[in-house]
Amino acid sequence: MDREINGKIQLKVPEIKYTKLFINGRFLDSVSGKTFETNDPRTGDVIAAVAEGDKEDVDNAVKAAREAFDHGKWPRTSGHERGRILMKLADLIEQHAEDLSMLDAINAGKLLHMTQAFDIPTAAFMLRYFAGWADKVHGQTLKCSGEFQAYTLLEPVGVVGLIIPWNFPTVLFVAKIAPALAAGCSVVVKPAEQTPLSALYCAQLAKQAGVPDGVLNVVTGFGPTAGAAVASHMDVDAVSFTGSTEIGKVVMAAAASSNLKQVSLELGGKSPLVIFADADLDMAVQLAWQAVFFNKAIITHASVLLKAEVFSWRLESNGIDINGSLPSSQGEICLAGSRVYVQEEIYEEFKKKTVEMVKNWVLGDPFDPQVHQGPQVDKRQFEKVLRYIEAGKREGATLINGGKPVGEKGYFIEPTIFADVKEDMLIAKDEIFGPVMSIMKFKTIEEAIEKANNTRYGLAAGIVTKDLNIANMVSRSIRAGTIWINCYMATEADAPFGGYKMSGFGKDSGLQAIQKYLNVKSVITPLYGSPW
Ligand code: TXE
Repeated sequence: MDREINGKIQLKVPEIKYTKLFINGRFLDSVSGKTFETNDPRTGDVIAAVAEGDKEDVDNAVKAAREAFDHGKWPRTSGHERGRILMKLADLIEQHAEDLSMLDAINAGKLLHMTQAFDIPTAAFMLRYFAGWADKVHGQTLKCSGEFQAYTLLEPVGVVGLIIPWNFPTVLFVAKIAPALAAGCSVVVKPAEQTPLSALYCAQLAKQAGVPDGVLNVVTGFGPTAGAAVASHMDVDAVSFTGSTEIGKVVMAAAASSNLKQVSLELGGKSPLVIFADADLDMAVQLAWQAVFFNKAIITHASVLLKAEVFSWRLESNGIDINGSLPSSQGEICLAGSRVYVQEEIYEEFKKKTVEMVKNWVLGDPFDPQVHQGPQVDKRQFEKVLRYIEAGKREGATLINGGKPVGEKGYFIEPTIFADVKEDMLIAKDEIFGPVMSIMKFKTIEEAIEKANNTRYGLAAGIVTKDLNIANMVSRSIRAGTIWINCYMATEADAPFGGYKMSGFGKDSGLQAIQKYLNVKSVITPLYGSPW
């Protein structure tokens, strides 16, 4: 299927080749033979029917993963060899970047130039980062007192269940599998039911790269069936989940009531962006926008990744400056800085400039390079966001932009800005996961800290100020896993990423990500022969 947009580029939506469960290196129908439809959020149309895995399929996948872990070569081979294979997978992902970026755009409603510029290069980058750790994890020699010496071994945890959401299908698939595979584990991945396609595509690339059969398995299906079967499986040693706080609790309870498997959770957020009166106002307005819509900084970062020039020709030929401001998500990001606190001296001016900025915002087909914002991922998310917008209006926040759905087809929502939001309003408390910004006022540093911390979440926070003392004080006082000072959404593979409080625990980037898939074993031996 070829498409032309504005007469500029020919887009080839890839043939959907992989729709079955990937177990033990083979694509299989589900045991029940059932399938489910996956949709295009631009229109709601069906893209493909995908195998609907359930408990029996998860059992089969875990069996394959167990066999590969207990008797296969993956955990026994050198870290160097595992790293080499993961590097090869990164190369293959880059070689198939065209298809993968299309799949994520068509399946999740993400902007195509965003999946090209950020998602796929980031996935390859993350793989290479963790491939680099594979032969560098090692234990310690311990001093021990008296007659004994000891050392620690770091050993792969075993079979790991990975349950992922839909907002970054390829990035999250890779970010979950890469540290687990680098550590020597075998994995069973349950992708989100909304976005199963790129995970299946990557699974066959992993096989081509040399990941042995059984080490990487993908069971597509729904949360309460396939997802729950992973979380409660007696033979899964650890589970790493990204998704809602509500389901994070369910996963943790399932882990506790089954085999006490190790758990790590990357959950929702309601992150504050605190803008002090001394800030460069234009920069602060840009950052606030970026904090909800996730554009410039991360693209600047992604453009560094684009050294491989996978897509730079295409972006440039469409007049897109890869170092400039590219809009991206529909607010569907756990890190969104959706609570914007502005010091009272600049509050009115900030509101005015923010509304001005949104005037040129274009909603539409995410395949069109001139579009800034695509549809929400599905009807459920679309309706959820609209419910929150209604709650904001009902509770008395001032709507200063947007607030309505757009068009008859698909799940489009205007970029929505509320001002004069109060701490106890739903839009200030709950994760909306949509294009909605809530602006609030504060007077003093102490008040800013208190308000920023007035949330059950703790994923991230941003601070905009020129004053080093304020930056230092506030960054140490906010309880969140990532603090950005004069930037937002700048993610790095080596910066640990994960939450405080009800945003979860365990890190998904950096050395800490690989450590969570390693058990520490102490080995103790007499120094001068056995005393017994
Ligand atoms: O998430 P779910 P949904 C937040 C965001 C969003 C809300 C709901 O606020 O609006 O969650 O999104 C699987 N046992 N985030 O419904 O349900 C499910 O199949 C085991 C934040 O998509 O948490 C999918 O694979 N697994 C987030 C994954 O869990 C279960 C990203 C996430 O689904 C399960 C996405 C069960 N009982 C949404 N039920 C972030 N942290 O980035 C569902 N799942």
